[in-house]
Amino acid sequence: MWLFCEYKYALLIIVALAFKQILCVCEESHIVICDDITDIKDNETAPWLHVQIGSLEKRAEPLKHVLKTGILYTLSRTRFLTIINQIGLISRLYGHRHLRYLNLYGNNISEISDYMFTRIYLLKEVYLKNNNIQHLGREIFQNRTLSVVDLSRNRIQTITTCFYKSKIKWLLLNHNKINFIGFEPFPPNLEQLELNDNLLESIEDEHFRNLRRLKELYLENNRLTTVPNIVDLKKIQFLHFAYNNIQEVHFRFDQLPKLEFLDLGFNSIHNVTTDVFTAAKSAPIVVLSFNKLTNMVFEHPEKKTDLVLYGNPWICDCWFQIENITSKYHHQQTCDLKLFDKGEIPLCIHAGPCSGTLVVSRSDIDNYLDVVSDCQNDAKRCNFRL
Ligand SMILES: *[C@@H]1O[C@H](CO)[C@@H](O)[C@H](O)[C@H]1NC(C)=O
Ligand SMILES: *[C@@H]1O[C@H](CO)[C@@H](O)[C@H](O)[C@H]1NC(C)=O
Ligand SMILES: *[C@@H]1O[C@H](CO)[C@@H](O)[C@H](O)[C@H]1NC(C)=O
Ligand SMILES: *[C@@H]1O[C@H](CO)[C@@H](O)[C@H](O)[C@H]1NC(C)=O
Ligand SMILES: CC(=O)N[C@H]1CO[C@H](CO)[C@@H](O)[C@@H]1O
Repeated sequence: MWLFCEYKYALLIIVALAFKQILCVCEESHIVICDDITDIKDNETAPWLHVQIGSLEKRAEPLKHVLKTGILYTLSRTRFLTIINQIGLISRLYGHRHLRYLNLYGNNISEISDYMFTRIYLLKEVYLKNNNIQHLGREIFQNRTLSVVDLSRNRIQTITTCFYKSKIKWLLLNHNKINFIGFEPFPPNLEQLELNDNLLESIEDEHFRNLRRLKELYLENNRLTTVPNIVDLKKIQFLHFAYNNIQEVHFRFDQLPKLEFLDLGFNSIHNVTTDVFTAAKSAPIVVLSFNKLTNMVFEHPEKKTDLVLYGNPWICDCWFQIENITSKYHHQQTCDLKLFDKGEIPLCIHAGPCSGTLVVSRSDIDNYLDVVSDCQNDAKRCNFRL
């Protein structure tokens, strides 16, 4: 075992001398690093506030240590505990009075049992990213203080009762295999919910109904075919639905009074009326890039919208009409205009006049999208991902 005290705030200490706060600053700034979880044995560890066990470089062989209450008792005053590449199992954890931050990144935990973290009373943040978790027990985070939980990059398939009675504000579930969500499974205090890179095909009305404080929702790269009914998310500001298989947009986003940003890029939307995006007061930025739009309906062109339209197989004649409207009523993002101006990208498909029922052949659209997809790197220069 080796350990050291890292004086990050050496300068601060000198400054703080004048104010007689030297001890406090020093304690807050040291970190103890141990090679292996078996190094944590005796009670000399009491003053350790910030402890890291293991590292990304070296994995315990086998990866089977158990995180037990005994270890937490030994680290009785620790507030920040990080354990990497060490444990395969967590046994029931009881009564730690100081721990606020627990990071178990990159271990081999496969199960979190019922009420697992409910007795670590002051716990604020739990990171379980990059484990092997398949099973989440009931009410595992039940506690009034916990606010951040990261369960990304595991093997979770269903979300039902695991978050009941928790008050989590920021929940990350990216890169799992989630394909089923139960009835109101997420805590009502949530402000940010991340479900990118999962296998969700649909979101029913009751799934998100209680999330009245949610400000940001990530559902990128799932298998959604429609925009879910999210009318209850009255505080929502940022919606991320890119990289799904959404074909039509019927949900009225103008029901969401705080919406600032809506990303529907990289879907299969082929027809949309801008009326669903217009809001009475401010206009959200709506990204519709890289869909299959050939035309777009402005039923009320005078109502505000702020659109990103680049990368769609517009029919040329329709596009000229759209351009007329977007420039007259300032509907288009300035960044989007720059992309259209580049000149290297096929702007539209020649398919006769824009009237009546428009038929562009599938192969023309696919062809267009092939050419345009090579330009995707350019699109990143205008970074709309907030
Ligand atoms: C633990 O602390 C107690 C008193 O606080 C002391 O008597 C005992 O020797 C310590 N044990 C070890 C292994 O350091
Ligand atoms: C992780 O645990 C699984 C069983 O849950 C086991 O099959 C696998 O070998 C373990 N991985 C490592 C690197 O120890
Ligand atoms: C597009 O949608 C509008 C209304 O949303 C509808 O009137 C129109 O017929 C649709 N066009 C096509 C080509 O599906
Ligand atoms: C665009 O608007 C101009 C005048 O504002 C008009 O002359 C022109 O015909 C319009 N083009 C299309 C395609 O509607
Ligand atoms: C189930 C459980 O143990 N919940 C605990 C959460 O934390 C509070 C203190 O903040 C405890 O009183 C609860 O018992």
